[in-house]
Amino acid sequence: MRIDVLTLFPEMFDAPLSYSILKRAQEQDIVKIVLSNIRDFATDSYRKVDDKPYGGGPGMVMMPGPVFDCVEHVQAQTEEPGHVILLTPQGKPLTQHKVVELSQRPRLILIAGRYEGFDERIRTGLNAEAISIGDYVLSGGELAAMVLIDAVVRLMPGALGDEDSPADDSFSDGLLEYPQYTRPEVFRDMKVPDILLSGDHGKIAQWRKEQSIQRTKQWRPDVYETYLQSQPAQDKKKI
Ligand code: 6GU
Repeated sequence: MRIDVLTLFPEMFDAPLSYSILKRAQEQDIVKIVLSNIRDFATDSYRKVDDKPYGGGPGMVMMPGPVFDCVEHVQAQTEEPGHVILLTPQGKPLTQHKVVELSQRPRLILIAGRYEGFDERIRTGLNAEAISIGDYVLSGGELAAMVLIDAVVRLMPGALGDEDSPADDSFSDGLLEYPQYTRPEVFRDMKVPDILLSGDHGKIAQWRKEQSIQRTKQWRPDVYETYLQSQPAQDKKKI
């Protein structure tokens, strides 16, 4: 996969892309991440990329010109057209379902904005999908783009070590993950549940499923409702 990131602050991406899974995935050519500075596509001598909103109001708005030129510049670099994503708090929420869908595309182009927002013609004219990472406001789309990249790249074949499987992730079966324990067996008077020491793999699997269901019900009633809807009628009575 190729991921282009269009931003006013390409240096913000250096550290997150230089460690662990994202670093390894790039070294192994599982993903190629290309950073472009939108300001390089400004056309005036001040390198201006934002302007006052028509109709008045606070803050500045990202101008369409430099963003269009930057997208067209990177689109021309490969035959494969990229799926354009606009990171904005007004976008559709990023879910694990959406992450799986994006991980199957050959090329993504992420636009991270600053200021109060984007000229609407950036979204409509570039046929961009607007995505948000949650119901809170960040000072720019860069951190959101990094979150999206991390979530997508770890699903690409070969990105995780053999023993780590995305199938065990929270949300992948519609439930939060069960509690995990490692050594020591007793830590500051807190004991590992006996069942995990029993060696009975059937019982352990059943206990983990129950724990997943319980904590989803308690901590994420919204996720639990969706899980229930997805279950066949005869299973719902057991829960
Ligand atoms: Cl994608 N951008 C910004 N600026 N804030 C956000 C966001 C994105 N997602 C949640 N908050």
